[in-house]
Amino acid sequence: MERNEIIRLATDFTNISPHNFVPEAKALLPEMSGMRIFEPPILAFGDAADDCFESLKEPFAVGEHFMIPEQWLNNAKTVISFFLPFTEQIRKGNKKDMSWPSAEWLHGRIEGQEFVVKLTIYLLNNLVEAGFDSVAPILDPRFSVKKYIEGSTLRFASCWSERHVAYVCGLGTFGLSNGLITKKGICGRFGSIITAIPLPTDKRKYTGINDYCSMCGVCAHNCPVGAITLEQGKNDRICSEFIDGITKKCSPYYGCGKCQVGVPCEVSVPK
Ligand code: B12
Ligand code: SF4
Ligand code: SF4
Repeated sequence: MERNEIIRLATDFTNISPHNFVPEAKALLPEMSGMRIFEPPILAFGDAADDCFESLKEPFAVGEHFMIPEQWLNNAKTVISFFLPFTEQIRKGNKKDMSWPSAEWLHGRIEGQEFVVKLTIYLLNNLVEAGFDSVAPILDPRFSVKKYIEGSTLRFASCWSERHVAYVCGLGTFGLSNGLITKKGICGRFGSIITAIPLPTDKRKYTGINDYCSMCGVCAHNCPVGAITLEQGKNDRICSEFIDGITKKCSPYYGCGKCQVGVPCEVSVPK
């Protein structure tokens, strides 16, 4: 299987799968019925043996619980990372009231993540049927997210951080808001697969972890609870407590994402 075939499979699935549309039975508002969630994804292919994966075990990066590709799959050769940009309807919806997540955004968070899982399973099945061992960490029982206190800071870190993986594969760099900015912007969701298929890999077109961020501070201005500052970056405690409050009111839906809309990095790398 070639790179182009994998890109074509991901693009076609995103274009035609009914899972990429909000079903009538789940629509939070009548006009949300049939709403498309994602535009076609961009993909990057990373070398599973890239030393940069090992560097994510450093305490200041992700931490020693981060599992490198070889720990997930001992014959790992390639890491496929993808970014699914949200449609204009979802992005626009979340700009109407900058203090509360819109119904469109809530669908993007919940049915959007369900679609990320469907696309991951679809690609995984195609790779396995073509004869290549493959693992999707988010579907693996070993996947976990650690929540811990470091000094006075609340930190979260998963053993497979999709943004860090996307960074290593060449999809983009971190913003002041801590979101990952790709050439299709920051507003969307990530997924990935580790596979034994050897494929030509992408070169990172950056050297620093914040290269694509202009440090304009608009995300800080947008944040309804002041979780982002130019001086200190993003505070996960403030952000997660706000999202916990939304969960209490909207469960099973939740989300926020005001730092990802109405920003110069929304759909592209800011100039
Ligand atoms: C836990 C979690 C949260 C927590 C904590 C966030 C966090 N610290 O990562 C909370 C609840 C706060 C949260 C909030 C949100 N989340 Co969240 N979350 C996750 C989750 C499950 C794990 C994140 C993780 O492992 N982080 C690891 C820690 C270490 O990350 P970090 O501290 O930010 O990393 C810094 C250091 O590593 C530092 N660094 C220091 N040295 C070095 C060296 C190197 C080499 C590198 C690379 C970095 C580095 O740079 C990084 C940036 O400052 C991921 C899904 C996943 N499996 O990855 C989604 C994920 C990060 N969330 C996502 C989203 C969209 C959101 C929300 C918008 C909620 C919503 N959907 O409405 C908000 C946005 C918050 C924000 N401004 O980023 C997306 C990100 C999309 C994007 N464009 O970046 C993800 C990837 C989900 C997905 N599948 O797409 N989230
Ligand atoms: S809004 Fe500006 S400061 Fe914030 S992440 Fe985007 S480019 Fe960086
Ligand atoms: S998700 Fe919301 S609360 Fe969290 S940093 Fe972004 S704007 Fe602030």
